Amino acid sequence: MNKILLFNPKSAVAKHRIPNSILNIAASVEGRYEWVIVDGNCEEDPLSKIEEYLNTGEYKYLGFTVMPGPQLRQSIPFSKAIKEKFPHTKMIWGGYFPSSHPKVILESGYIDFIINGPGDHAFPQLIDALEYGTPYEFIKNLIYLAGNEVVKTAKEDLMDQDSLPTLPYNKLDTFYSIVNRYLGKTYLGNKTVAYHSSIGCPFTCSFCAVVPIYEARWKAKSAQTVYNDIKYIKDKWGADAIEFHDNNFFVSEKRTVEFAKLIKPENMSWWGMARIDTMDKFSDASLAIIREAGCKIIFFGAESGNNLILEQLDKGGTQTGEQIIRFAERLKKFDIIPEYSFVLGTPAPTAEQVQAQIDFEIDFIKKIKHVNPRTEIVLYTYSPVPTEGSTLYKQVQSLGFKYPQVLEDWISPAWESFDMRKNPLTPWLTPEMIDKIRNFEIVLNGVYPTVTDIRLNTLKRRAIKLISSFRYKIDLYKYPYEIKLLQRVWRYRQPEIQGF
Ligand code: B12
Ligand code: SF4
Repeated sequence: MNKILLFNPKSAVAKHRIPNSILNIAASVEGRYEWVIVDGNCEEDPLSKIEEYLNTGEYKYLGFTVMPGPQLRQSIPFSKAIKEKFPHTKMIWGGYFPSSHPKVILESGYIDFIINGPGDHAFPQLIDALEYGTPYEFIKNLIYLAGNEVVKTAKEDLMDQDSLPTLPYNKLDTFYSIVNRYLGKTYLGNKTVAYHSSIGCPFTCSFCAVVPIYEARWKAKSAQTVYNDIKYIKDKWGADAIEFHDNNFFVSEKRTVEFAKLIKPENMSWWGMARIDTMDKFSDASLAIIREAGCKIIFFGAESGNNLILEQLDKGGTQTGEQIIRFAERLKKFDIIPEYSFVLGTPAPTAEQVQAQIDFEIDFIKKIKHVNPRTEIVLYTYSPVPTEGSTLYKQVQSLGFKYPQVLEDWISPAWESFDMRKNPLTPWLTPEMIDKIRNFEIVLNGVYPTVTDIRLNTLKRRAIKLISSFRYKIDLYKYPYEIKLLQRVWRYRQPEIQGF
């Protein structure tokens, strides 16, 4: 009775991806322990499915991967119900949410351990310790409760990514058909595969959840390993496009160009996330080969056009407002679409300054659209992350912001919208300010509907643009009901909520 059940809670209503988080964990115990995967994205009633496995009496360890937001809707009630019905099981949570909020999770009483950051070594070591009754206190990347005290063990150095085992795609395919469930139609292609080629990020932006976990560290698989894996998925299941899920795929120009040269003959389209200042240093020749090799669109955290805000966000590097605009223009000649995300609603000493900053960003975004209208804009409202010691987080706490003190409160409607970076519950943002951001977003998406909405045909695009252009021209964003109605009827795609 030592089998492992790994659960990916429902994270999206459609366009499901290969559940890379738990697949990495499955790889870490492959050949050592028997494991199964339950994917909440692919099951009508995942709790019954989990209970079916547990009723065999063969499963002792449950591993849940948890992101903030919708995944909590299943993670919290399921963990509670399972622990009540099967008290002998060991419940282990991993992923960004538990690594960032361990106290409230462990104090719930129904989660036994948290893996803090990468679980590739920590998870098998923990299972071994529990299985053989040896101490777990020295295992790195672990968080547990000792009495009333939350104990965090030391962090492990990031491991050589090429030394990690290949993901057990074939076994995943026996649970859920890779081709039917996970290779979806997107703007990039008909069978898009999600691939994660590096962990962490070398930067320390103070609003980013990657920072407290990875502490400015980054490690990547080599271009050759990435190519080999993708080629395997292409040959076996016919993938024709790639979404790179790395926090920062383009850190190394050398690796990117090497990969581009390898993948070019495969005729696949691809997308990834990057920093503007990093990629602005790429040579013209590198940008050209990246595009020729199929990279059509790149996501960039632009965050703000105001250099003081970029400093407040600790964006690091050398990014400036002027560079953000210039770079959007530069990418135009390579036919690469920049997808710029902005974080609106950061704190300021007075309400007038918060408002003035929102207005500034709106103008700035319009300038970007002017120089390169194909730039995709993704708007987030600033939702604090607990980056202990950062000036921004201290400022946020001093202004009265507090996370829920009880785990179940995270699934209240208000905190769900916080997670979606839609309603930040930050005391310095008034409802009027939030409305202004949302209304501007509606009008902007009306004039420039995202290219990633593949169901929106040319006629619909023209119609909504026509209706929205007048408002956009004269800065009239209030009550954009007519645009909202069309977006609702046509089920307009919002990358900021639905993911890329
Ligand atoms: C794919 C993805 C999604 C997918 C769904 C993922 C799924 N599971 O089905 C979609 C697009 C739906 C999505 C949505 C959102 N996402 Co998301 N997502 C990602 C992304 C890009 C990749 C996740 C992944 O597969 N990583 C690859 C694996 C290998 O890495 P990993 O998850 O870190 O796993 C390692 C460890 O964490 C640990 N681990 C993880 N799980 C487990 C479980 C167990 C049992 C153990 C032992 C260990 C363990 O071990 C693993 C191997 O070392 C990450 C960023 C990133 N690069 O990780 C963001 C990320 C997790 N998402 C994030 C957010 C906020 C969201 C949203 C909630 C909000 C938003 N507006 O984007 C939305 C929610 C919308 C929705 N409808 O769900 C944030 C979380 C930030 C935070 N504050 O904690 C991240 C970090 C992006 C970011 N940089 O801001 N997301
Ligand atoms: S560059 Fe991006 S991933 Fe890296 S710390 Fe900043 S926001 Fe996070």
